Amino acid sequence: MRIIHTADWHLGAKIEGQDRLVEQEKIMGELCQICDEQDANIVIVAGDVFHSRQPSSEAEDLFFRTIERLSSRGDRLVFIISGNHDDAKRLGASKPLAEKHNIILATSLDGVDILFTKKDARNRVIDAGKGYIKVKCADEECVIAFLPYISQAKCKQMAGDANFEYGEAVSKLAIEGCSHFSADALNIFVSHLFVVGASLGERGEVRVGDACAVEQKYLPQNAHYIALGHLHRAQRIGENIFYPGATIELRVRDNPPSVFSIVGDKEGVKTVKTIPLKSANRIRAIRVNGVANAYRELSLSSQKELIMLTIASGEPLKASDIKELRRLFPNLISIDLDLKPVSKMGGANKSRKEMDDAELFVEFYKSQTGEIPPQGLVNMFLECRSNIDATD
Ligand SMILES: [Mn+2]
Repeated sequence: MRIIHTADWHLGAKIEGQDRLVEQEKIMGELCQICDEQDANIVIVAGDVFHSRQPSSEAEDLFFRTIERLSSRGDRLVFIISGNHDDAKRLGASKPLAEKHNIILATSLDGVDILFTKKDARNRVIDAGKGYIKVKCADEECVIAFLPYISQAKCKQMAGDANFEYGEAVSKLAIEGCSHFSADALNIFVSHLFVVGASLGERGEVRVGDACAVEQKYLPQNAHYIALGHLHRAQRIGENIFYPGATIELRVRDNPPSVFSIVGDKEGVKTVKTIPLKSANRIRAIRVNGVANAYRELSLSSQKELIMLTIASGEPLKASDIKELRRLFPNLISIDLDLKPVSKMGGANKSRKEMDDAELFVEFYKSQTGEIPPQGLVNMFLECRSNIDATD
């Protein structure tokens, strides 16, 4: 059978205040297309469907349209757990409706009522209980044991043990679902958590000492495939632990967002293929010396790149330059100034009369605080200043 493993959609996420829904609409469309092309029996979404616990109605609309399309008229099983960004109760609110369409919203351990699941689908739930479902795909079976994201506080409460370790509690909570793994099925464990050994950044940084980090020994040892969400960088840890990464870039990454396409049966996983999401924009950080170079570099950028620009300069940026750069390059999402030391500043020897608004503001700020103001503050000042001009 074929499974698509994705996670961390973060629908409704913004970057530097800019909406990404148009891009996310394309990405979700591409995901649906990939599932069709791969002829997937099951799609697993390992948490963080939404970016916010109170998603906008537009983000929810995109979610509902996407899962409806993913389910391929209720024939493909869509299995979703909640992540730390989701409001589990809210995500699960449409459960009774979703189950009839072969979409499982596993937002708590006792999630699925077998009475209501779709019986006539090619890929259908044939058994379910606390923390697991069993799926029949033609003449093959797949057991999915799951643990939606659980906060440390909730974990403590549910584990009912004062001297608990987060990983230990995760293991206890997962054990019942995993006890349904079968020799006649492909056995998958789905959760949304941080596993020790995973890397957060591009340089392979590993977070240590986090109370919510789960040691690998606490994950079920008898799963063929462990489908996780939470980390936005796609990676494989050890033999069978996989993070597909986020479907959208929220910061600079080495590799484009992607999903995993898995082929397996009761013997285990045969192949795991990475399929890139081509419609996802890439975020690129550009650093230039002087504003003139910013124009040149940006004109070489593609519209599918979101640019975070840093300008190294001896003087503050002019409001007119910021405005012009933003007008010419809509893919420019942020401008930062790396101001060189005061002694080298071109404007340092100017008299007040020769200074423009930005320079005056910098001088004033320095006189009050002894520091150079961040460019964001200068921009804000210039914006207020121009608003005053406009109302004059
Ligand atoms: Mn996430």
